[in-house]
Amino acid sequence: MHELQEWIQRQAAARGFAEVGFARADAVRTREAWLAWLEAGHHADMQWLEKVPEKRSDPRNLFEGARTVVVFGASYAGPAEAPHDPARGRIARYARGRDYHDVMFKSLKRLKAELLERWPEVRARAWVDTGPLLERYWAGEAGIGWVGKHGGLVSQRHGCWLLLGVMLLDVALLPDDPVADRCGSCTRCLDACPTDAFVQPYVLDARRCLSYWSIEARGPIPEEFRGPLGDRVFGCDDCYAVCPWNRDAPPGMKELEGRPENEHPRLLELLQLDVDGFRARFPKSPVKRAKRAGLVRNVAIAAGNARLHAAQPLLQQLRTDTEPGVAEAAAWAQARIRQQIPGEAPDG
Ligand code: B12
Ligand code: SF4
Ligand code: SF4
Repeated sequence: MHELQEWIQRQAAARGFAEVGFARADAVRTREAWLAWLEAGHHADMQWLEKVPEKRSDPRNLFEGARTVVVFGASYAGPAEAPHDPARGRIARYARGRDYHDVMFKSLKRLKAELLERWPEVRARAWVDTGPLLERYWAGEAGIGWVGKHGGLVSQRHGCWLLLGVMLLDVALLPDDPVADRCGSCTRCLDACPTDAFVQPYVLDARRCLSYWSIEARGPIPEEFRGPLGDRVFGCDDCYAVCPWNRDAPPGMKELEGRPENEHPRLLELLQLDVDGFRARFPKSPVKRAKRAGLVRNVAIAAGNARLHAAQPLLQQLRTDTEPGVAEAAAWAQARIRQQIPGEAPDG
């Protein structure tokens, strides 16, 4: 094996990455499936996914001379979920701690700098999430795991609590063997989805996905998805969480551990956040992606779903909020709280 390859493997482990794998930089074999996905509009309004298709479907067009795709997986496996509490919301597991983009990118940047010091003739470039690369596909090609029926990468050892980063190199290294799909007859992830967002196994329609609505979408969330949003205030873990391959996952990277205050945040606290308060409450956090408007919109809906009577005064104030989707969500939540559910005692 190439000395450089062994060095990368050692460095990845030393820096806390759970997985590292190598693939030949070639044209994406599932290009047609990906183009059909876009063609069908399954990417909702994430138009940036349509950009630079020639780069996304072949890393050699993204990085001239690319020969090897190195994929790094950082685990964020952690303790079991706290029991549901109607006065509190749920943030997706990956977003409870520091932003993985920063953590992983900083680590890959340092690794790259050392690599270039030792092998100055090599060219390298790294991305975490934001590059035009199909990261799950490359993780599959690099033998880190397989693409499961929920569309996520599943590692036999770490399950699907893995975040991915990619480095392209202009050196040909030994490719790892892809891993066989071990989903078998299991359909837990497809069955667990609260909004039936899977058109078929492996194919997600983001227009029906709560992760899309609660993180990416600006403005009002369609009525049909507000009830299913439940207590989620940022992202959705349901399809990943039920995967049986998570069961024996060892604890994740220290730097990606969730902050206690994000484990199960109080809805009343989050409803009060203004723009500055939001920035101070979620420093260096993936939650910033939704901006204050997206988060408070989601929290209002969660308060409505929980019939949280104590939220009524704050919701009343939010009815004059000028940020996208907030006033509309507050009005919806107030009406929802007023609805009596037979046999259910109001809380709050
Ligand atoms: C856009 C995006 C989203 C969108 C759309 C999701 C989607 N399914 O594409 C939304 C906002 C909904 C989303 C949600 C989530 N996301 Co996201 N997302 C991305 C992003 C930025 C681009 C994905 C993309 O290009 N999609 C287009 C589709 C069609 O491409 P693809 O998923 O790569 O699929 C190809 C391969 O799977 C391949 N393939 C391989 N084998 C097989 C087998 C068959 C049969 C088929 C048909 C295809 C196939 O073919 C497909 C087409 O070429 C990636 C980062 C990146 N640059 O890749 C993160 C990424 C996929 N997201 C991630 C995460 C963690 C999530 C969430 C869990 C977050 C949360 N808790 O809320 C959810 C999970 C939802 C889900 N079940 O997919 C991680 C996934 C890690 C992992 N273990 O797989 C990534 C890789 C970010 C990262 N750097 O770690 N996400
Ligand atoms: S993230 Fe949630 S809504 Fe989206 S596909 Fe998975 S279970 Fe369904
Ligand atoms: S839950 Fe089952 S079907 Fe879904 S990815 Fe995991 S093993 Fe595959």
